[in-house]
Amino acid sequence: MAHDYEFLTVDTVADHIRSVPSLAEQIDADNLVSVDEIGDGNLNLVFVAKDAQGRGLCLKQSLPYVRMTGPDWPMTPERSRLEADSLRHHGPLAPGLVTEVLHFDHDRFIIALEDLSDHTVWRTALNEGQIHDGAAAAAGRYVAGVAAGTSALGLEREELAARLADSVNPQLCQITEDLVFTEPSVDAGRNSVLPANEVDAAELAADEEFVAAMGRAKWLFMTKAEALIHGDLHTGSIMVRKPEDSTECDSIKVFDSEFAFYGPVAFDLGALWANYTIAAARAYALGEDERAQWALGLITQTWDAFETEFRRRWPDRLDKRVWGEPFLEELLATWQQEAWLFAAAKMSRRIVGAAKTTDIETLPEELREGAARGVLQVARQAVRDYASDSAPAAFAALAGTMLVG
Ligand code: SR1
Ligand code: MG
Repeated sequence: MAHDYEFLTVDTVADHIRSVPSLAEQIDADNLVSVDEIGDGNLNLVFVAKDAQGRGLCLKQSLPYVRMTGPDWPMTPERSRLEADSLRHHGPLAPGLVTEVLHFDHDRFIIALEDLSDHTVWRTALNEGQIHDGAAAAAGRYVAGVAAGTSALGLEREELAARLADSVNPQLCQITEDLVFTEPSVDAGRNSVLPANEVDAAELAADEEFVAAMGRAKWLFMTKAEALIHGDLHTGSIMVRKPEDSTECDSIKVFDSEFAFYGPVAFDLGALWANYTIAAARAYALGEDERAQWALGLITQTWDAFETEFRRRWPDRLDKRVWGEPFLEELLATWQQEAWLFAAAKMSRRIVGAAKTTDIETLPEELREGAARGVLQVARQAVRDYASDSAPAAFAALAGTMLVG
């Protein structure tokens, strides 16, 4: 499908603001003091504009292809509609934790978002050695709010069906199906590792138990339409803020939910666990063992907050006739197990696959080798251990053991 629309540039941001009355009220488009393109993700253009009164606005535009590779990899810009809709649905379910959508231009696939320039991308903060206490728990509460509020627990049948139909997102889902579940073990020509890690990548691909587990995880991802999940909830999809003299986070904002679709709740949890593990691998590689342990502690913080918030919302479920307390326990136990599988997929793809993480990639080369190997070993062991003890603390303990080597 051909997409013919004008791409934003720093020179046309003011025109776009002027063309939308509600945005022109937010920021003075005639007196902008700066417009910067700040997009560092794999897919989109992102601009931040500031006016002379210090007011800001963020504009995010989807291109009809993957930015990371260019026009050779076409990708529907309709993903920005999925992102705007999911942020709008998630916001009230996780008050204060979701980036506010101010406007959506469906003709040019531009989302106007609240300016979060006083926040930092969490992955960047983690790489810099910063601590944002409370962020992991907030992420868990966000996942719980979404699970309870967008599933059959929180939506009447007709509404659920309508939301599900509106959220079908096949192209973005296929990226995940290919890059996250298949390609870690079946290279489609996009994988790469350091020469020293080639043997680790080969062992991963030859690990029949791992490959079978990825098949199970991919099936769950493609069939288990539980809730309108975020779909790409890594530490680069969360903004954090704290006062300079504190480690306590005073704001966390989830963003970048263009991969949203009706999928398995545990996928978002596993994504978080995987990225905490990768942050820990970086810290261990740098000899910062205490910090690595702190990063692994985020795994239980997210789960505990998720479980607490989900239990708190359980009394509000729409149908209490058959969804009783035993089913609550069953759901939580199932999600805990599935989170292990999804975490294994998400961490292995970040090491061998096309889209890597700065946590590992910005390490000196001599440290990357061991960090990458450690992450792959956690993934391979996790798919063996999850059925016997699926407690999040057991996952963190396993990661600690395998990363230390
Ligand atoms: C082609 S897009 C590569 C990756 O970037 C996004 O953040 C998703 O994780 C996707 O898999
Ligand atoms: Mg993203």
